[in-house]
Amino acid sequence: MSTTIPTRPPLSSATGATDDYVVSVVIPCLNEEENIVAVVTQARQALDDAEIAGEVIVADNASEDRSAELATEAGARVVHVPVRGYGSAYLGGFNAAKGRYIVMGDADLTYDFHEIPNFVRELDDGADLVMGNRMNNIQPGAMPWLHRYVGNPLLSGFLNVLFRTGVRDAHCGMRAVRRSALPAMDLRTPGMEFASEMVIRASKAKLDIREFDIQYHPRGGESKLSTWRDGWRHLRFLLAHSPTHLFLIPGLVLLTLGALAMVTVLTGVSLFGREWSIHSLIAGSLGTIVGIQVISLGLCAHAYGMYFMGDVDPWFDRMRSRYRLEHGLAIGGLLTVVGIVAAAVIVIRWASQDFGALSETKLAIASVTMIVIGLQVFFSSFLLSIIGLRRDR
Ligand SMILES: Nc1nc2c(ncn2[C@@H]2O[C@H](COP(=O)(O)OP(=O)(O)OP(=O)(O)O)[C@@H](O)[C@H]2O)c(=O)[nH]1
Ligand SMILES: [Mg+2]
Repeated sequence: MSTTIPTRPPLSSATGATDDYVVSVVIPCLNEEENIVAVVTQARQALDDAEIAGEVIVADNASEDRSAELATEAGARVVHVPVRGYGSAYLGGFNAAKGRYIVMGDADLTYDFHEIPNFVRELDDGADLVMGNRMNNIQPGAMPWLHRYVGNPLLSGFLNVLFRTGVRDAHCGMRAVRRSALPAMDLRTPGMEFASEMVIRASKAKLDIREFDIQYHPRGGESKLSTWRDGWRHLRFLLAHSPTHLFLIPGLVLLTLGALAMVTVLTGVSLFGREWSIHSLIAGSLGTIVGIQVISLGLCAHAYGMYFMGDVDPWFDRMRSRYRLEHGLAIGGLLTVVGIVAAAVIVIRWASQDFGALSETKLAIASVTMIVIGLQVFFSSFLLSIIGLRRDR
Protein backbone atom coordinates (compact mmCIF):
# COMPACT_ATOMS: atom_id res chain seq x y z
CA MET A 1 0.00 0.00 0.00
CA SER A 2 1.39 3.40 -0.89
CA THR A 3 2.13 5.73 1.94
CA THR A 4 2.40 9.47 1.82
CA ILE A 5 3.56 11.93 4.37
CA PRO A 6 1.27 14.91 4.07
CA THR A 7 3.02 18.05 3.05
CA ARG A 8 2.68 21.25 4.90
CA PRO A 9 -0.15 23.49 3.70
CA PRO A 10 0.55 27.17 3.05
CA LEU A 11 1.56 28.93 6.24
CA SER A 12 -1.66 30.90 6.42
CA SER A 13 -3.83 27.83 6.79
CA ALA A 14 -1.33 26.03 8.99
CA THR A 15 -1.36 28.84 11.51
CA GLY A 16 -5.00 29.79 11.10
CA ALA A 17 -7.95 27.99 12.42
CA THR A 18 -6.35 24.73 12.51
CA ASP A 19 -8.27 21.75 11.41
CA ASP A 20 -5.52 21.78 8.80
CA TYR A 21 -3.07 20.43 11.32
CA VAL A 22 -2.07 16.93 10.43
CA VAL A 23 -0.17 16.26 13.62
CA SER A 24 -0.44 17.49 17.17
CA VAL A 25 2.65 16.53 19.13
CA VAL A 26 1.52 16.28 22.76
CA ILE A 27 4.21 16.31 25.44
CA PRO A 28 3.33 15.77 29.14
CA CYS A 29 5.53 17.80 31.43
CA LEU A 30 6.19 17.86 35.14
CA ASN A 31 9.22 19.87 36.23
CA GLU A 32 11.34 19.28 33.14
CA GLU A 33 13.08 22.66 32.82
CA GLU A 34 16.41 21.03 31.94
CA ASN A 35 14.90 19.32 28.90
CA ILE A 36 11.81 21.13 27.73
CA VAL A 37 13.44 23.63 25.36
CA ALA A 38 15.45 20.92 23.60
CA VAL A 39 12.40 18.64 23.42
CA VAL A 40 10.04 21.28 21.99
CA THR A 41 12.70 22.48 19.54
CA GLN A 42 13.33 18.95 18.35
CA ALA A 43 9.62 18.22 17.90
CA ARG A 44 9.09 21.48 15.99
CA GLN A 45 12.17 20.79 13.88
CA ALA A 46 11.03 17.25 13.10
CA LEU A 47 7.65 18.52 11.85
CA ASP A 48 9.31 21.22 9.73
CA ASP A 49 11.95 18.87 8.28
CA ALA A 50 9.25 16.43 7.19
CA GLU A 51 7.03 19.27 5.99
CA ILE A 52 4.17 18.11 8.16
CA ALA A 53 1.67 20.73 9.22
CA GLY A 54 1.58 20.45 12.94
CA GLU A 55 1.53 21.95 16.39
CA VAL A 56 3.51 21.20 19.52
CA ILE A 57 1.49 21.12 22.73
CA VAL A 58 3.06 20.89 26.15
CA ALA A 59 0.59 19.63 28.75
CA ASP A 60 2.12 21.11 31.85
CA ASN A 61 1.16 19.36 35.08
CA ALA A 62 1.45 22.31 37.45
CA SER A 63 5.25 22.30 37.22
CA GLU A 64 6.92 24.19 40.03
CA ASP A 65 9.91 25.15 37.93
CA ARG A 66 10.11 27.26 34.75
CA SER A 67 9.02 24.44 32.39
CA ALA A 68 5.81 26.14 31.22
CA GLU A 69 7.45 29.48 30.55
CA LEU A 70 10.40 27.90 28.72
CA ALA A 71 8.08 25.73 26.63
CA THR A 72 6.14 28.78 25.50
CA GLU A 73 9.34 30.60 24.62
CA ALA A 74 10.49 27.56 22.62
CA GLY A 75 7.32 27.79 20.50
CA ALA A 76 4.95 25.29 22.12
CA ARG A 77 1.34 25.90 22.99
CA VAL A 78 1.18 25.24 26.71
CA VAL A 79 -1.93 23.70 28.20
CA HIS A 80 -2.15 23.90 31.98
CA VAL A 81 -3.42 20.71 33.55
CA PRO A 82 -3.78 21.22 37.29
CA VAL A 83 -4.55 17.61 38.24
CA ARG A 84 -1.24 15.77 38.60
CA GLY A 85 -0.52 12.51 36.81
CA TYR A 86 0.84 11.26 33.50
CA GLY A 87 -2.64 10.24 32.26
CA SER A 88 -4.22 13.42 33.50
CA ALA A 89 -1.60 15.48 31.63
CA TYR A 90 -2.30 13.56 28.41
CA LEU A 91 -6.08 13.85 28.75
CA GLY A 92 -5.68 17.62 29.06
CA GLY A 93 -3.32 17.70 26.06
CA PHE A 94 -5.62 15.53 23.92
CA ASN A 95 -8.53 17.87 24.62
CA ALA A 96 -6.53 20.79 23.31
CA ALA A 97 -5.10 18.96 20.28
CA LYS A 98 -6.42 19.92 16.85
CA GLY A 99 -4.42 17.61 14.60
CA ARG A 100 -5.81 14.61 12.76
CA TYR A 101 -3.07 12.56 14.39
CA ILE A 102 -1.60 12.87 17.87
CA VAL A 103 2.03 11.94 18.44
CA MET A 104 2.96 11.41 22.09
CA GLY A 105 6.38 11.56 23.74
CA ASP A 106 8.00 12.42 27.08
CA ALA A 107 9.59 15.75 27.90
CA ASP A 108 12.87 14.15 28.96
CA LEU A 109 14.90 13.57 25.75
CA THR A 110 14.46 9.80 25.94
CA TYR A 111 12.61 9.70 22.61
CA ASP A 112 13.67 11.02 19.23
CA PHE A 113 10.91 13.13 17.71
CA HIS A 114 12.52 12.68 14.28
CA GLU A 115 10.57 9.41 14.33
CA ILE A 116 7.35 11.42 13.78
CA PRO A 117 7.19 10.76 9.99
CA ASN A 118 7.41 7.00 10.66
CA PHE A 119 4.44 7.17 13.01
CA VAL A 120 2.52 9.34 10.52
CA ARG A 121 3.24 6.84 7.74
CA GLU A 122 1.59 4.03 9.71
CA LEU A 123 -1.43 6.19 10.54
CA ASP A 124 -1.74 7.17 6.88
CA ASP A 125 -1.67 3.49 6.11
CA GLY A 126 -4.76 2.94 8.27
CA ALA A 127 -3.40 2.29 11.76
CA ASP A 128 -5.33 3.74 14.70
CA LEU A 129 -2.66 3.35 17.37
CA VAL A 130 1.04 3.12 16.60
CA MET A 131 3.38 2.06 19.39
CA GLY A 132 7.13 2.49 19.62
CA ASN A 133 9.03 -0.56 20.87
CA ARG A 134 12.16 0.36 22.85
CA MET A 135 13.19 -3.10 23.88
CA ASN A 136 15.65 -3.79 21.06
CA ASN A 137 17.39 -0.39 21.17
CA ILE A 138 17.91 0.68 24.74
CA GLN A 139 20.98 2.91 24.99
CA PRO A 140 23.37 2.30 27.93
CA GLY A 141 22.01 3.95 31.07
CA ALA A 142 18.59 4.62 29.57
CA MET A 143 16.61 2.05 31.55
CA PRO A 144 17.39 0.50 34.94
CA TRP A 145 18.03 -3.24 34.98
CA LEU A 146 14.89 -3.87 37.07
CA HIS A 147 12.66 -2.14 34.50
CA ARG A 148 14.46 -3.62 31.48
CA TYR A 149 14.49 -7.26 32.52
CA VAL A 150 11.73 -7.54 35.13
CA GLY A 151 9.12 -4.76 35.23
CA ASN A 152 8.50 -4.07 31.57
CA PRO A 153 8.65 -7.66 30.24
CA LEU A 154 6.55 -8.98 33.12
CA LEU A 155 3.87 -6.30 32.90
CA SER A 156 3.74 -6.33 29.08
CA GLY A 157 3.67 -10.16 29.14
CA PHE A 158 0.89 -10.22 31.72
CA LEU A 159 -1.06 -7.61 29.76
CA ASN A 160 -0.89 -9.87 26.72
CA VAL A 161 -1.93 -12.98 28.65
CA LEU A 162 -5.02 -11.08 29.80
CA PHE A 163 -5.84 -9.05 26.71
CA ARG A 164 -3.84 -10.52 23.78
CA THR A 165 -2.92 -7.15 22.31
CA GLY A 166 0.27 -8.35 20.61
CA VAL A 167 2.07 -5.19 21.79
CA ARG A 168 5.57 -6.03 23.06
CA ASP A 169 6.40 -2.76 24.84
CA ALA A 170 3.10 -1.66 26.35
CA HIS A 171 4.68 1.11 28.43
CA CYS A 172 6.54 2.85 25.67
CA GLY A 173 5.88 6.59 26.00
CA MET A 174 6.35 7.35 22.32
CA ARG A 175 3.26 6.43 20.36
CA ALA A 176 0.75 7.97 17.98
CA VAL A 177 -3.00 7.79 17.79
CA ARG A 178 -5.63 8.81 15.29
CA ARG A 179 -7.60 11.52 17.06
CA SER A 180 -10.92 10.20 15.71
CA ALA A 181 -10.19 6.87 17.46
CA LEU A 182 -10.11 8.48 20.92
CA PRO A 183 -13.87 8.33 21.63
CA ALA A 184 -13.83 4.56 21.02
CA MET A 185 -10.98 4.26 23.52
CA ASP A 186 -12.78 6.28 26.20
CA LEU A 187 -9.60 6.92 28.20
CA ARG A 188 -9.97 7.87 31.86
CA THR A 189 -7.05 6.96 34.10
CA PRO A 190 -5.01 9.77 35.63
CA GLY A 191 -1.72 8.03 36.46
CA MET A 192 1.03 6.08 34.70
CA GLU A 193 -1.41 3.22 34.07
CA PHE A 194 -2.73 5.42 31.26
CA ALA A 195 -0.02 3.79 29.11
CA SER A 196 -1.61 0.35 29.66
CA GLU A 197 -5.14 1.71 29.39
CA MET A 198 -4.55 3.02 25.86
CA VAL A 199 -3.29 -0.33 24.63
CA ILE A 200 -6.03 -2.36 26.34
CA ARG A 201 -8.88 -0.12 25.28
CA ALA A 202 -7.62 0.08 21.70
CA SER A 203 -7.42 -3.69 21.64
CA LYS A 204 -10.89 -4.15 23.16
CA ALA A 205 -12.30 -1.68 20.62
CA LYS A 206 -10.63 -3.81 17.88
CA LEU A 207 -8.65 -0.85 16.58
CA ASP A 208 -5.70 -1.33 14.22
CA ILE A 209 -2.63 -1.37 16.51
CA ARG A 210 0.90 -1.45 15.08
CA GLU A 211 4.36 -1.33 16.60
CA PHE A 212 7.86 -0.64 15.34
CA ASP A 213 11.31 -0.38 16.89
CA ILE A 214 12.57 2.95 18.17
CA GLN A 215 15.59 4.05 20.21
CA TYR A 216 15.43 4.76 23.95
CA HIS A 217 17.96 7.29 25.23
CA PRO A 218 19.10 8.18 28.75
CA ARG A 219 16.92 10.72 30.44
CA GLY A 220 17.85 14.31 31.19
CA GLY A 221 16.73 15.54 34.61
CA GLU A 222 14.99 13.58 37.31
CA SER A 223 12.71 10.60 36.60
CA LYS A 224 9.11 10.98 37.74
CA LEU A 225 8.51 7.24 37.61
CA SER A 226 8.16 5.46 40.93
CA THR A 227 9.04 1.81 40.27
CA TRP A 228 6.81 0.09 42.82
CA ARG A 229 3.94 2.56 43.04
CA ASP A 230 3.58 2.91 39.27
CA GLY A 231 4.21 -0.80 38.66
CA TRP A 232 1.41 -1.60 41.09
CA ARG A 233 -0.90 0.94 39.41
CA HIS A 234 -0.36 -0.85 36.07
CA LEU A 235 -0.93 -4.28 37.61
CA ARG A 236 -4.02 -3.10 39.49
CA PHE A 237 -5.45 -1.68 36.29
CA LEU A 238 -4.84 -4.93 34.37
CA LEU A 239 -6.53 -7.05 37.04
CA ALA A 240 -9.46 -4.69 37.53
CA HIS A 241 -10.19 -4.87 33.80
CA SER A 242 -10.16 -8.62 33.56
CA PRO A 243 -12.78 -10.11 35.93
CA THR A 244 -12.30 -13.49 34.25
CA HIS A 245 -8.69 -13.70 35.42
CA LEU A 246 -9.15 -11.88 38.69
CA PHE A 247 -12.26 -13.74 39.89
CA LEU A 248 -13.63 -16.46 37.66
CA ILE A 249 -10.52 -18.58 37.06
CA PRO A 250 -9.32 -18.54 40.72
CA GLY A 251 -12.93 -19.05 41.87
CA LEU A 252 -13.41 -22.05 39.59
CA VAL A 253 -10.12 -23.59 40.72
CA LEU A 254 -11.08 -23.17 44.40
CA LEU A 255 -14.57 -24.53 43.82
CA THR A 256 -13.30 -27.57 41.88
CA LEU A 257 -10.63 -28.46 44.45
CA GLY A 258 -13.02 -27.85 47.35
CA ALA A 259 -15.84 -29.89 45.84
CA LEU A 260 -13.45 -32.75 44.98
CA ALA A 261 -12.11 -32.80 48.53
CA MET A 262 -15.63 -32.87 49.96
CA VAL A 263 -16.81 -35.65 47.64
CA THR A 264 -13.67 -37.68 48.40
CA VAL A 265 -14.24 -37.49 52.16
CA LEU A 266 -18.02 -37.96 52.06
CA THR A 267 -17.84 -41.00 49.77
CA GLY A 268 -14.89 -42.50 51.65
CA VAL A 269 -12.92 -42.96 48.42
CA SER A 270 -9.24 -43.67 49.00
CA LEU A 271 -6.97 -41.14 47.28
CA PHE A 272 -3.14 -41.25 47.18
CA GLY A 273 -3.30 -44.58 49.02
CA ARG A 274 -5.25 -43.37 52.07
CA GLU A 275 -8.63 -42.27 53.30
CA TRP A 276 -9.33 -38.63 54.10
CA SER A 277 -11.29 -37.33 57.00
CA ILE A 278 -12.71 -34.37 58.86
CA HIS A 279 -9.92 -31.84 58.38
CA SER A 280 -9.88 -32.39 54.62
CA LEU A 281 -13.66 -31.96 54.65
CA ILE A 282 -13.34 -28.61 56.42
CA ALA A 283 -10.70 -27.49 53.88
CA GLY A 284 -12.97 -28.68 51.06
CA SER A 285 -15.90 -26.77 52.51
CA LEU A 286 -13.77 -23.62 52.73
CA GLY A 287 -12.68 -23.98 49.07
CA THR A 288 -16.26 -24.58 47.94
CA ILE A 289 -17.72 -21.60 49.79
CA VAL A 290 -14.95 -19.16 48.87
CA GLY A 291 -14.96 -20.46 45.27
CA ILE A 292 -18.69 -19.74 44.87
CA GLN A 293 -18.25 -16.37 46.57
CA VAL A 294 -15.41 -15.34 44.24
CA ILE A 295 -17.26 -16.57 41.13
CA SER A 296 -20.33 -14.53 42.20
CA LEU A 297 -18.17 -11.43 42.56
CA GLY A 298 -16.67 -12.11 39.12
CA LEU A 299 -20.08 -12.36 37.47
CA CYS A 300 -21.16 -9.10 39.13
CA ALA A 301 -17.91 -7.45 37.99
CA HIS A 302 -18.57 -8.66 34.43
CA ALA A 303 -22.12 -7.29 34.59
CA TYR A 304 -20.88 -3.95 35.92
CA GLY A 305 -18.23 -3.78 33.17
CA MET A 306 -20.84 -4.56 30.53
CA TYR A 307 -23.62 -2.24 31.62
CA PHE A 308 -21.65 0.65 33.08
CA MET A 309 -18.27 0.60 31.29
CA GLY A 310 -19.23 -0.77 27.88
CA ASP A 311 -16.81 -3.72 28.27
CA VAL A 312 -18.64 -6.54 26.56
CA ASP A 313 -17.08 -9.95 27.07
CA PRO A 314 -18.60 -12.30 24.43
CA TRP A 315 -18.56 -15.22 26.83
CA PHE A 316 -20.45 -13.30 29.51
CA ASP A 317 -22.85 -11.90 26.95
CA ARG A 318 -23.72 -15.42 25.74
CA MET A 319 -24.22 -16.61 29.31
CA ARG A 320 -26.39 -13.61 30.12
CA SER A 321 -28.70 -14.28 27.20
CA ARG A 322 -29.01 -17.96 28.10
CA TYR A 323 -29.61 -17.74 31.86
CA ARG A 324 -32.22 -15.68 33.65
CA LEU A 325 -32.68 -14.60 37.24
CA GLU A 326 -35.08 -17.50 37.80
CA HIS A 327 -32.38 -20.05 36.88
CA GLY A 328 -30.10 -18.69 39.60
CA LEU A 329 -32.94 -18.60 42.14
CA ALA A 330 -33.88 -22.20 41.33
CA ILE A 331 -30.30 -23.48 41.68
CA GLY A 332 -29.69 -21.47 44.86
CA GLY A 333 -33.04 -22.53 46.31
CA LEU A 334 -32.40 -26.19 45.49
CA LEU A 335 -28.96 -26.20 47.12
CA THR A 336 -30.39 -24.54 50.22
CA VAL A 337 -33.23 -27.04 50.47
CA VAL A 338 -30.80 -29.98 50.08
CA GLY A 339 -28.69 -28.48 52.90
CA ILE A 340 -31.77 -28.05 55.12
CA VAL A 341 -32.90 -31.64 54.43
CA ALA A 342 -29.42 -32.87 55.44
CA ALA A 343 -29.67 -30.80 58.64
CA ALA A 344 -33.14 -32.27 59.28
CA VAL A 345 -31.72 -35.78 58.92
CA ILE A 346 -29.19 -34.97 61.62
CA VAL A 347 -31.91 -33.66 63.94
CA ILE A 348 -34.06 -36.76 63.32
CA ARG A 349 -31.11 -39.05 64.11
CA TRP A 350 -30.41 -37.01 67.22
CA ALA A 351 -34.01 -37.26 68.32
CA SER A 352 -33.96 -41.03 67.71
CA GLN A 353 -31.07 -41.20 70.20
CA ASP A 354 -33.11 -39.22 72.74
CA PHE A 355 -31.00 -36.13 72.10
CA GLY A 356 -27.92 -37.84 73.50
CA ALA A 357 -24.31 -37.61 72.26
CA LEU A 358 -24.19 -36.81 68.56
CA SER A 359 -21.51 -37.68 66.03
CA GLU A 360 -22.69 -36.38 62.66
CA THR A 361 -19.84 -33.94 62.01
CA LYS A 362 -19.33 -34.85 58.35
CA LEU A 363 -22.99 -34.53 57.45
CA ALA A 364 -23.21 -31.28 59.45
CA ILE A 365 -20.33 -29.75 57.50
CA ALA A 366 -21.85 -30.87 54.20
CA SER A 367 -25.23 -29.47 55.21
CA VAL A 368 -23.86 -26.07 56.31
CA THR A 369 -21.79 -25.84 53.11
CA MET A 370 -24.86 -26.49 50.96
CA ILE A 371 -26.94 -23.90 52.81
CA VAL A 372 -24.20 -21.26 52.58
CA ILE A 373 -23.56 -21.72 48.85
CA GLY A 374 -27.28 -22.02 48.14
CA LEU A 375 -28.03 -18.68 49.81
CA GLN A 376 -24.98 -17.16 48.13
CA VAL A 377 -26.22 -18.22 44.67
CA PHE A 378 -29.77 -17.11 45.45
CA PHE A 379 -28.89 -13.58 46.56
CA SER A 380 -26.06 -13.12 44.02
CA SER A 381 -28.56 -13.89 41.29
CA PHE A 382 -30.69 -11.00 42.50
CA LEU A 383 -27.66 -8.71 42.63
CA LEU A 384 -26.73 -9.66 39.05
CA SER A 385 -30.26 -8.92 37.99
CA ILE A 386 -30.21 -5.53 39.75
CA ILE A 387 -26.99 -4.57 37.96
CA GLY A 388 -28.54 -5.76 34.69
CA LEU A 389 -31.61 -3.53 35.14
CA ARG A 390 -29.55 -0.87 33.45
CA ARG A 391 -29.88 -2.62 30.11
CA ASP A 392 -33.56 -1.62 30.00
CA ARG A 393 -32.69 2.08 29.99
N1 LIG B 1 5.20 10.49 36.55
C1 LIG B 1 4.61 11.61 36.16
N2 LIG B 1 4.98 12.14 34.97
C2 LIG B 1 4.38 13.26 34.59
C3 LIG B 1 3.38 13.84 35.38
N3 LIG B 1 2.94 14.90 34.73
C4 LIG B 1 3.64 14.97 33.61
N4 LIG B 1 4.55 13.97 33.52
C5 LIG B 1 5.47 13.75 32.41
O1 LIG B 1 5.27 12.45 31.87
C6 LIG B 1 6.46 11.97 31.28
C7 LIG B 1 6.77 10.61 31.82
O2 LIG B 1 7.43 10.66 33.07
P1 LIG B 1 8.89 10.03 33.22
O3 LIG B 1 9.48 10.49 34.50
O4 LIG B 1 9.65 10.33 32.00
O5 LIG B 1 8.57 8.48 33.34
P2 LIG B 1 9.13 7.29 32.45
O6 LIG B 1 9.36 7.72 31.06
O7 LIG B 1 8.23 6.14 32.67
O8 LIG B 1 10.52 6.95 33.16
P3 LIG B 1 11.99 7.35 32.69
O9 LIG B 1 12.50 6.19 31.89
O10 LIG B 1 12.71 7.56 33.97
O11 LIG B 1 11.89 8.59 31.87
C8 LIG B 1 7.53 13.04 31.55
O12 LIG B 1 7.58 13.88 30.42
C9 LIG B 1 6.95 13.78 32.74
O13 LIG B 1 7.43 15.10 32.83
C10 LIG B 1 3.02 13.27 36.63
O14 LIG B 1 2.19 13.76 37.40
N5 LIG B 1 3.67 12.15 36.96
MG1 LIG C 1 10.43 9.32 30.36
